[in-house]
Amino acid sequence: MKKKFKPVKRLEANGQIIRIQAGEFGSVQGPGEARWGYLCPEACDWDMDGDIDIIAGTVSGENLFFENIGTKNKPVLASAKRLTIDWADTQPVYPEGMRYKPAPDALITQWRCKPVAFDWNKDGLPDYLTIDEKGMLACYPSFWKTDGTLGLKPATYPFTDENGVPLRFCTNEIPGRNGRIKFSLADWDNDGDIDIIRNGGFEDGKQNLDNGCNFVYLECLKSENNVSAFKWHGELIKSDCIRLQGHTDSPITFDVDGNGSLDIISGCEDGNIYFFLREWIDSKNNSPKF
Ligand SMILES: [Ca+2]
Ligand SMILES: [Ca+2]
Ligand SMILES: [Ca+2]
Ligand SMILES: [Ca+2]
Repeated sequence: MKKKFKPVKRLEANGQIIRIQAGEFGSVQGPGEARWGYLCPEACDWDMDGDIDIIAGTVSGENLFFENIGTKNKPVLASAKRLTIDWADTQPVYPEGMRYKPAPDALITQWRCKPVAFDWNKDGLPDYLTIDEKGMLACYPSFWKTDGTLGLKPATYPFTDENGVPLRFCTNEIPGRNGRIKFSLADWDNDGDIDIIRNGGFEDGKQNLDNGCNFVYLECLKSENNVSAFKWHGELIKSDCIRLQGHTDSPITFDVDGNGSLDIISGCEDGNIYFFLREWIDSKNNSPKF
């Protein structure tokens, strides 16, 4: 297997290199993180016009949409727009500890989380899946607004544990320890339903991610009326085998070697991007080979 990437090319939006920075009040951890961005992008056709756009979580908890105003093969990104919620009769909700006043109707989630675009409620429109302001895994259903763009409805919670309790991914009481959740949806066990692979953490969501825990696998046990119950399987790759920093790595599933089995690619905090072949992950005698 030989695959190579071309040299890095920085993406631009409206002709400017994309560089998100928290500024004085954008980070929950204060001005010390003024130049931090924690941009967590997901490439997907968010506006359903056939070309790939970018949606992203950020250090401030704002969620951005970079529309591709070019073509499928020659992408050109427009300036970022903040994703907003149609709160209707519900009271807007925001994370604890914010240091700035959010823009009207802005979707503010926990910081530093990567969204996934997926039509979870099966109405034909991509929904915005991410961690809500309280650290729960949430689905924000999308809808067409009268101006022809996609809007979002308030959060729903169709992901539960085995007892029907919504999944709590990051509910530490200290705001600076929250967020940083990255996850990927895939039928990991190949039984026809959608499972979750996420970055490190603990089942109750309360403990700090800064523990070195590797990727976690949540198996879908059953799915009814668009609500799925998941079983926590803990580390997919044991940290006594290879220790990745679990603080904010970002696993996605992809068949890297094209042999039909889903593998994992992840950026990690040492600045490298790693891949893990499925056969290696599954092997009982796995040993560090990297
Ligand atoms: Ca598009
Ligand atoms: Ca949908
Ligand atoms: Ca499955
Ligand atoms: Ca494979």
